[in-house]
Formats: sequence, structure tokens, C-alpha cells
Amino acid sequence: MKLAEFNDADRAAASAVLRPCIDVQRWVDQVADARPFASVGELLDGAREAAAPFTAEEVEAALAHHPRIGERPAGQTAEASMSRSEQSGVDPADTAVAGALARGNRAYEEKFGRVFLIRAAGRSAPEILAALNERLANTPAQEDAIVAQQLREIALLRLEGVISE
Ligand code: 2AL
Repeated sequence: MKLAEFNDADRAAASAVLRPCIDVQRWVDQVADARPFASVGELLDGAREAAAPFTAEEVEAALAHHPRIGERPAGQTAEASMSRSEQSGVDPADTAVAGALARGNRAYEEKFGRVFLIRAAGRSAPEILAALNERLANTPAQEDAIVAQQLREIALLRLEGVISE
């Protein structure tokens, strides 16, 4: 969608564009209400500001929308197709990596009680695996900060992907 179209869209249409980037109602409202934006750069600045910080509740709600790394969603929603494209560096046919990711995901979920989340776009499977193994050593407080940051990165990249100058 062009920025001009986004600026002029009614609130429901603008929200429908924003929500697949991250399903946090406050963020969606804040960005939709800050329109019009003079440039995509200004939009991204506004979106980043609205995302800093996300509350713990917002992080938990948003995490529910992210499939595990290595488990590409099959659905036809905007969210599912964005996730597939972000995970394009992870080849499901590579069984060694897939197995290591599945084990890492399980260990992470056992330790932290939630899904391992990382901005996957631009990262290869070995890079993701290395980050997963490193982050397993973190404290819950360290992970809280990292996960919020990764969600911001994913949301901003998605927004950049759906709205153009
Ligand atoms: C994801 C996802 O769906 N997109 C992304 O960048 N990371 N999932 C995840 N568990 O990290």
C-alpha cells in the first residue's frame, strides 16, 4: 500500500494493515491515530516510538501470533505469509538443522515458558541456532528485554514491507 493511501484510509482499513505487523491494540491505535505521516521514515519513527516499550502483557499477547522457528505456518493470512517469508533462511528439508531447532525450541520453552522469538529475516538457520543456544544461558529478565526488542524489529520490518513511499 502506498503511504498516501494509508494516510487517507479509514481507521479500520489502516488498522487492518497494521495489525499483522504486531497484534498489539495500543500500538495499532497509536500508529493509526498519528497519521498522516509525511514520509515512510516518519511512519517508521512513529511506529518505533509506539513500540518502545511494549508492556509485558503486550509482549505475551504478540508472541501468541508467532509460530516456532522451523514451523512455517501454512495459512493464507497476511501474518502467516510474512512469517514464511521471514523464515526463508531456514530450510525445512535440512533435517539436521530442523532437529537442532526443535530441540532448542523445546529447551527454551521449558526454561522460559514461552516460544523462542527472533527476528528471522536476514538470518540463516545456523545464525538462528547459534542465537538460540546463546540465549538459553540468559536470565528471564535478560530475555524479557531481548524478546521485546525482537518484536519491535519484526513489526518495523513488516511495516516497511507493507507501506511504500
Ligand atoms: C518468527 C516469525 O514468525 N517471524 C520471525 O521473524 N520470527 N517466529 C519466531 N518464533 O521467532
